[in-house]
Amino acid sequence: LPVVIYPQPHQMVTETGSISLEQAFYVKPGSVKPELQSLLSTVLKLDGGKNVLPVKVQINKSAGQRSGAYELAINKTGIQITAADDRGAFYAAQTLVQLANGKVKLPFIKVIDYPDVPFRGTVEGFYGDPWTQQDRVAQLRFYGQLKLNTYIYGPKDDPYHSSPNWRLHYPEKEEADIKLLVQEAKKNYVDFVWAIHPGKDIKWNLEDSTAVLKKFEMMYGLGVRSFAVFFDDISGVGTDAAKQAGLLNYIQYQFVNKKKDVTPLIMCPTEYNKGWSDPKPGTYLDILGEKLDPAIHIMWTGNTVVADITKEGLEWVNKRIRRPAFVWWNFPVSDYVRDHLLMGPSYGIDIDAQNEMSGFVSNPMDKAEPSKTAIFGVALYTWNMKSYQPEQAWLASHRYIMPEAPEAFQLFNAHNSDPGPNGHRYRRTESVEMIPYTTAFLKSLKEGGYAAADAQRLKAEFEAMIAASKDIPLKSQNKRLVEQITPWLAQFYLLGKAGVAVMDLADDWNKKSYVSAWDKYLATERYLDSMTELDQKMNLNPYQPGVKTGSLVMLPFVKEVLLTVGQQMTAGKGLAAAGTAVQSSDQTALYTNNAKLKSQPLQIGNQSVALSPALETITLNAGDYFGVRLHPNLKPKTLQFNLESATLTNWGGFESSADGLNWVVLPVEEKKGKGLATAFDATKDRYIRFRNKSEKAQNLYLKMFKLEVGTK
Ligand code: LOG
Repeated sequence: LPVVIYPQPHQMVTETGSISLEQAFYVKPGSVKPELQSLLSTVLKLDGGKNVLPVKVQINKSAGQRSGAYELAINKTGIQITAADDRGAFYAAQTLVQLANGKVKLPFIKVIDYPDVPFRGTVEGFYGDPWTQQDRVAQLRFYGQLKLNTYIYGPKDDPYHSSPNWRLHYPEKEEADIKLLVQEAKKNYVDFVWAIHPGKDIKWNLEDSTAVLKKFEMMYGLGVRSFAVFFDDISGVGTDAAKQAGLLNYIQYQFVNKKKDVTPLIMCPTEYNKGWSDPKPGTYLDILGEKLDPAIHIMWTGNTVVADITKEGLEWVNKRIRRPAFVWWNFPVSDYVRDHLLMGPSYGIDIDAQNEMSGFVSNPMDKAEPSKTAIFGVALYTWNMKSYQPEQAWLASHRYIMPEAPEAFQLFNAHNSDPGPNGHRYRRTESVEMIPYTTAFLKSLKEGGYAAADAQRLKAEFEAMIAASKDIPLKSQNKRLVEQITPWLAQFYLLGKAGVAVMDLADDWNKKSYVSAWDKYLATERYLDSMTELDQKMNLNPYQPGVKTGSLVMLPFVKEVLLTVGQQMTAGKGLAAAGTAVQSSDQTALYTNNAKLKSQPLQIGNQSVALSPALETITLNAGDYFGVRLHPNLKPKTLQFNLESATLTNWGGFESSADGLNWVVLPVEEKKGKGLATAFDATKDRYIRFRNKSEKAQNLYLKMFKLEVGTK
């Protein structure tokens, strides 16, 4: 089997031979950092014993080598690691861990490896609920494993990051949390970059410049050694390029240069994408390019806010800012489409752009664990750009992130990737594998037949959706991930059910099993209604409330099949016209506001619609009503009723309406609660009901409420 390491090393040669992992190894005490020692001990027996093989680690920075570069050799003399720095040695050990994990022996191998992009990782830069402490710890470990070295902390909704509290120090609890995060980041060789977002209310005076320095000093006190200043999404005086450059330079001279152990400053400009930037020479971006100290990085989201990253696009901005841009990639962030998950591949990032960027960070979803799918891709891309294949990386991510149920996770992700229509006009592919089948099936269905193979494949997919929605929570060890996608899993289950029902509907209709087809028609409608209900009940944020799944291909497909077969059913014979409703709102339905009658079934025949009789007494509160709403193609003819109440017409009355809003009294012939009504406006009346018009609750029996109908 070929050896696979994520991200793919630049050079890796396996040789014949291997070392058993039963073999004991020896690390000279004090020769490696404790993080390295503990990482090695997760896969190697470092307890000494007989016939030990040495693990030799050398830090040896040669000219031009990047932080994180390393060489790893495994051969009969033991394990040798040579690295540019401690981070490089740590990465060598991460490669070793992947070589050893789940195996019984280590292959003889020689790896020469280094990152393509100097700064790689994420920017927690979205609006909405910031990640939790546990989420962040888990992310930092994930980054360490995948050789990502940068985590920029900048959640828009942290008041101490942005206005007005950016001047204040964090409350004690938050301080303690940040301290711990910084330590966790260090253990994983990730730069914890603390960002400030002061531009909304900053005054360009010494007092506020000092306030920024003071805040940085506080963060330095918590262990932070990397800093950023964001000027995105602001207006007013804060947007002045020369003033921004002035502040950054001031920080560079008064803070970074003095501290010596702080990494290069990063700034996010106000004009952070081409679409929002003044193209005139000598304006904002040129001013930054000219005035900002060359040691400071400038972030860039691409041609628009949410955009692909291209070599040409970066060349355009780099000329103006006079340095390679530090890419802020707005994927898989979902703060502008909060009812969707963005679980698809990380694509649209140019593999020829390596020399045009100094850094590349992904802005993720507020859901940390599900964001790992996209971040995995970013790790592979930024480490070894030429070898990056989005689809392959995406497939590998499922196994890496959810080894207990990779197929289920992949299926879920395949149908949860497009953000839907949005203000940024950013779209993603979705349900790619299914598109040939949905297209072919629908086309032939409309022409009156379809290929059984297409139908089988589609039904299998819907069945797999049902199974995946159960498998993921059942099998995955990642409880946090499951928790964060739970509403979407529930919706995914319903979509699977609706899909199976609609495929059965098509099949029954095809086989002329009309009765069964009608059942399937109703079942599909029920599942779709449940989806609507769930969408209205869960994830009720004030921005994009609700829960969307399969919204690009699979859900529209289900609706289209339902509509198409529904129309064929209406046109056909042998079915109750009442049952051929096409849309939910057109559907013949029970019409009541009474709790007890809410689930009373309707009996729909060829020429009648009736409420299923009830055995027990029905209490109608003042104003309560029950009756039916008819499909628009139907007209009411005669209502037969038996409500077994001697005083019925003293307190109640029959009414009809065209729209459910404006009612007219329906004259009846009645005796002891039993009788007939015939005076309908057959062209208009769609609603027929009986209502308690009195001030108090009344009792009756629902022995019969049956409406004879005809077609219009
Ligand atoms: C914000 C960011 C937000 C993202 C996507 C930048 C530099 N700033 O439009 O906080 O998460 O777009 O909605 C942004 O991208 N503004």
